[in-house]
This record gives sequence, structure tokens and C-alpha cells, in this order.
Amino acid sequence: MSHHDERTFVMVKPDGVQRGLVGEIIGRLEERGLKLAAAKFMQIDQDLAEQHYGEHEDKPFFDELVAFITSGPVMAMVWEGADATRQVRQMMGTTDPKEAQPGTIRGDLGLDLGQNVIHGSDHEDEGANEREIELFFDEDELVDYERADEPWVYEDA
Ligand code: D4T
Repeated sequence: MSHHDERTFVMVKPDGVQRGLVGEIIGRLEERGLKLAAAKFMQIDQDLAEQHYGEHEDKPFFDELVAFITSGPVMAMVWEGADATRQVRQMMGTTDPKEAQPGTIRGDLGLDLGQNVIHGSDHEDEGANEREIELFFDEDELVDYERADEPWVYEDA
């Protein structure tokens, strides 16, 4: 793996799907130069939701969170690139869209903490990206290829 190959888990949440924002969000990540490595349009079941949000089990908003994430289809994806986990988090903006900077996905597309459009692995939680990728994808569902514009995104590609 080169340093361009850090992988991160990204999900357009049910509100983003219902509001027709899947294309907009994929477009932003693509245009940044990140590479799509896997994608799955799916309905999350109770069990997967509880595993995915396991760290929030004791929080007062846990039941709501699980109900929301299972309330409709999501677009689960793996994106690859230099510093991908942290870069995607920056592009997402802060958790509460009301506080997120304009120019970020949540800052441009959301207004409510409980319906904040997108999930991305936490870069401050070591190994969260690989854990979440494993939870949603089998290894053979990740596609290995080079994007034609890589030499124009990375000086040393
Ligand atoms: P996710 O995990 O969805 O990408 O969001 P963040 O990483 O930005 O934020 P988080 O883990 O702290 O929160 C997970 C999820 O819970 C919702 N939430 C959060 C909520 O409904 N009420 C709350 O008070 C908080 C803190 C929003 C995101």
C-alpha cells in the first residue's frame, strides 16, 4: 500500500438518500481526488446498527440513533486516498450541522443533529476505519484499481 491508499468508511445516511443527496456527496468526494473502492446500497438491520453504533450504547440518544439509521436505505462506501479518514471528516464538517462550516457537507446540506446526512470513520479513534469497513464489506468486495488522474492528484504518483 502506498501512502495514497488509506481507506475510510463513509455512509450516506437515510436522510441523505431520501433527500436525493447521494450523487452530490459522491461527487464531492470524487472531485477531491479520493478514489471509490467499494459501494453498497443497502438497508441496515437492527443488529448491524447496534454493532456500528456500539460506542454510543450507553448514551441517551442511542435508541433514536439506531431507529434513524435503520429507517431507510443507506449508501455504504469505502473511499481511498492520502490521509483519507481525516480529510473526509473535514469535508463532512462537525457532527451538528447547525455548527458546521459552510463549504462542508453538513454545513451546506443539513440543519439537524439527529439527521446529519453523512457518516465517516473517526480519525481520532485508531483503527475505526478498518473496523467499520470490515463490518460492512467482505475483503473481496473492495476493488483495487488506479484512477487515471492519480498522477495529476499526487505529485509522486
Ligand atoms: P457519525 O458517527 O454519525 O459520523 O457522527 P460523528 O462521528 O460526527 O458524531 P458522534 O459519533 O458523536 O455521533 C454519532 C451520531 O449520533 C447522533 N447524535 C449525536 C445525536 O443524535 N444526538 C447527540 O446528542 C449526539 C452527540 C449524530 C451522530
